[in-house]
Amino acid sequence: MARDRNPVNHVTELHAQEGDRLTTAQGAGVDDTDHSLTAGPRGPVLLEDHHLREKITHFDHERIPERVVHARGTGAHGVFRAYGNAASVTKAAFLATTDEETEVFVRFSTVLGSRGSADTVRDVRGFATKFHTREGTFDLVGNNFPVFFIQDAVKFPDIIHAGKPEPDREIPQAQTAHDTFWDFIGSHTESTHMAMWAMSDRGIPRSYRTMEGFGVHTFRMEAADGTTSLVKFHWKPALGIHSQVWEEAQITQGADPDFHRRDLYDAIAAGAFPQWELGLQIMPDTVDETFEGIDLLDPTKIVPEEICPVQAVGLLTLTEAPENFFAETEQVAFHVDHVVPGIQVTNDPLMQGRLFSYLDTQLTRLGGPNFAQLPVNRPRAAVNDMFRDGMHQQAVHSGVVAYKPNQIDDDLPRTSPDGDDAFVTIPTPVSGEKGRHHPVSFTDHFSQARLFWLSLTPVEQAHEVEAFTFELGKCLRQEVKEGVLASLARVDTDLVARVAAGLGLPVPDGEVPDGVVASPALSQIPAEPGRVDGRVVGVLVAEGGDLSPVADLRTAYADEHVVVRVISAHGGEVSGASGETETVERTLLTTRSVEYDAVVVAPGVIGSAVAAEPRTAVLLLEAFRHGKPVVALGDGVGLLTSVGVDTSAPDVLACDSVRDCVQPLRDALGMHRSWERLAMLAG
Ligand code: HDD
Repeated sequence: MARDRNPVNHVTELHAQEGDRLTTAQGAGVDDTDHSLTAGPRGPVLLEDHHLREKITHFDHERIPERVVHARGTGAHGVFRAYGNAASVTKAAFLATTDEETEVFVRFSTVLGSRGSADTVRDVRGFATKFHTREGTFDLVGNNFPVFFIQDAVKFPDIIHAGKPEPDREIPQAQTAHDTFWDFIGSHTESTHMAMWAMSDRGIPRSYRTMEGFGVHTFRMEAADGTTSLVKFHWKPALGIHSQVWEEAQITQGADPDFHRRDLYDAIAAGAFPQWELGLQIMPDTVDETFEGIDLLDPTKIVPEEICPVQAVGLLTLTEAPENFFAETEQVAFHVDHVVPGIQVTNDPLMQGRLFSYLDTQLTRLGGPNFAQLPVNRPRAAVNDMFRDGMHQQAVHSGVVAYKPNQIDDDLPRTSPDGDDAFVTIPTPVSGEKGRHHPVSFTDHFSQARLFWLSLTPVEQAHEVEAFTFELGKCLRQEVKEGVLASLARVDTDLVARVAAGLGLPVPDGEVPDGVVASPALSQIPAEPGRVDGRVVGVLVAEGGDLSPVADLRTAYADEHVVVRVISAHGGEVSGASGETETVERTLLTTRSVEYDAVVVAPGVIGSAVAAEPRTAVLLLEAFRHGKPVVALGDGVGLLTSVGVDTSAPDVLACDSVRDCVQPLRDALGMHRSWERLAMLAG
């Protein structure tokens, strides 16, 4: 007879903080946690003090190894709801049906820096999503770029060793601006396309909320009727794609190293829940696995949206910050091979290597094979895996049978050979000679790098040139710079000439690919103003000045959850001319322009202590230089002029009242930056 089974007791809750008294780990009450047990008031500490030894021992073992890559990150809980239109390509219920909401956990990260490194470094960003579906866990372990540096996973340790701090002195931290990284890029022409993305504004996002995400590899999807398609995943942010400018990113590293983390939590707290649409590029599943001449197994290639549009299939909304960073964000474990029926992997050699690496790395990082039992990782689908024991086993398995086939338990648990509710590998044919191959279709390393360059607007191209010049300018070895210039010469003659000029090096010759067509979808400058939810507007106010703009702006942008922050010369309260008061949230000492998407000068600041403080000029000039809307209300325009802000420049708004500036400011914020001003400043 089969017994009532609860083989993996995933529902047992571990109550970490029960009751209101302090106890030992064994639950005995503690009389005093501030003084060790000693022989006499000034005598030696006694070995007998169990509480002291247990407290320190546990503390000594609090850290786990940080992730070997993507160590610095932050996460949030949320929900995913499909639109239902993906049913034509996949039978995965969480994508195919509209009637269920799937719980998700998303972790964003940088790649190279250590756990304590700054958020706003120039780097790729991880965008990993765990979908707790009722058919099992699906992990979409992607990045904010749609391509990767290498085509074969065997080279992953090489690129990471080259990018991480150089091993002799362990510098520089969390950045690619050093010899070993660019030595790798110069000697691997396949990396050129990804390097173009990394040196673009995409490498320095304004917020995790304003990044796109990509599954990078091509996946194979299977519909309920058995038809298959080749598919690429995209995340499209509701707020559009918005980046910092380089000087701003550098200042932020010092002013607020937790900038992206704070931004995510603050937006959620303000009710501006971050959202992304999940999109699919759906391509026919052909024998050669190519589309319009693009090898879909090559992870250094995109499929331009103009030739295969992204179809929106669902909405992700992040609604809740984790309650405990370690338990959730640090212990979450993603794996590319966590797929559900309806979604399968392909022969992309980079993807195949990843299938090995993720489980392997968790064994070290999370200390054994039972990490799926940690609350953040626990599947919401019923688990009956017949795995037993191991380090950190939480489940109390019952019964005697942990093998198949068996007679004692009626041969339970059952397998599903017909695939009704099981993951069954699609029988794709494989042939060819065993060997270490270099596929011919993987050898074009420059046409898509050129495509990317040609798709940028002039101001974005100027940022790209500046980034290459900065990074190579930090390299010490001449041959490293020359190696990269040789690759850039095969991307675009203007690009290489401008970078070489900045480095003071000769321009190498190179053959540029012919007939490359731009993909306008790759530019991140919006055609028209987008949503401004959760944007941060700083308002400079002075003692005895007009404070009414603070409340007026809050009211005007309440529906968009725009955060209006009061900045003044001192902390505490500030009193206005009519006796009204506001709480000062930032002083000129504690703030920096990088905290704001726009800065407003209230009437009455000119001639005040705020105007006399030199940091006011720094704040306003930085906001101006970084292309942010700068607003002067009433006599505030005089302050702008006195600190040297060009009040005739684009998106410097002088208004008599808040009412006059609400819409122009919303429009300017919705464009992310004053692109016209940035172009003007770039000359
Ligand atoms: Fe990876 C972590 C994304 C290639 C090996 N990877 C990791 C994370 C993301 C990615 C977002 C962090 C997950 C988290 O937040 O916990 N990785 C990618 C993408 C790749 C990629 C988009 C290429 C398309 N990765 C890649 C290769 C290998 C790895 C080729 C190894 C062969 N990645 C790992 C890892 C990590 C990891 C060592 C470190 C921590 C972890 O897995 O859980 O296994």
